[in-house]
Amino acid sequence: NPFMRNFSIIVAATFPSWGIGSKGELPWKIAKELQYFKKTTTTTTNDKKKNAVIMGRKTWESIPPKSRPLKDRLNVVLTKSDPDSSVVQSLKNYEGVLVCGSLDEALEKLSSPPYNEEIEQVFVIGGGQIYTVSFLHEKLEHIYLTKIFKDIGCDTFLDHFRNHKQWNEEWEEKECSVLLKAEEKDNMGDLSYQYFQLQRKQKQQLEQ
Ligand code: FOL
Repeated sequence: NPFMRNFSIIVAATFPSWGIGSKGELPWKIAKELQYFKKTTTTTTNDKKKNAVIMGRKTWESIPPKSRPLKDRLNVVLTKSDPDSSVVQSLKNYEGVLVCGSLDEALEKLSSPPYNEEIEQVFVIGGGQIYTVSFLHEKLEHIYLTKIFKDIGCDTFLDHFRNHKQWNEEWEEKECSVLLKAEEKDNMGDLSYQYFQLQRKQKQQLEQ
C-alpha cells in the first residue's frame, strides 16, 4: 500500500547485548531517559496535531497504570486476541486507545481519516515482537536508539540488531546537532547512556 505512512522506532537497549526488557518490565530506572522518551514522542511542530505511539499488548501492560494511556499521544495497542475477548474489551474501556490486530492494520488506519489529518508522527515503542516486525517494514524511516552501556540481565532483546551484526551497514548514525550525551546515576549504581538517531543508508551507499 503506497499510501501507508512512514514511522519511527524509539527504543532503549543495553549495549552491546541489546537487552530491552526483563520479566515484563524495563530492567532499569532512568528518569531522565524516560523524560527524553516522553518529549520525543509527544513533541509536534503543529500544535493542533498529536503523535501516535504504537505498542504491543505486553508493553501496554508494562506501563505503570498511572501513566497510561501515555498522555497527549494517540495510544495504539496491537493484539491478536479476538475482538470479543476480555483483553480487547478491557483495552476499549480506555478513552482514546485504538486497538489493532497488526502493525499494517495500525499504519493503514493512521493513513486514513480522521487520523491522517490529526496525527503528525508515528512511533513504534515496542516491545520485542513489535520491534522485530517493524525492523523489516519498508515504511520504517528513523530509529531513535538509546544505548545503555551496561550488561543488565534481560529476557527480551532487540533481535534484529543482535542477530544482524552488520546492521550498521544498513543503518547510519544521522548527522544531527541534537546528538545528546548524558550520564546519570540510577538505583543500580553508575550507568552511562547515549542517544542516537539512525537512518537507513541510501541504495548507492549500500552498494559501495
Ligand atoms: N524508548 C526509550 N528511549 N526509553 C524507554 O524507556 C522506552 N520505553 C518503552 C519504549 N520505548 C522506549 C516502553 N516502556 C513509560 C513507561 C514504560 C515504557 C514507555 C513509557 C512511561 O511511563 N512514560 C511516561 C513518562 C512518565 C515519567 O516521566 O515518569 C510518558 O508520558 O511517556
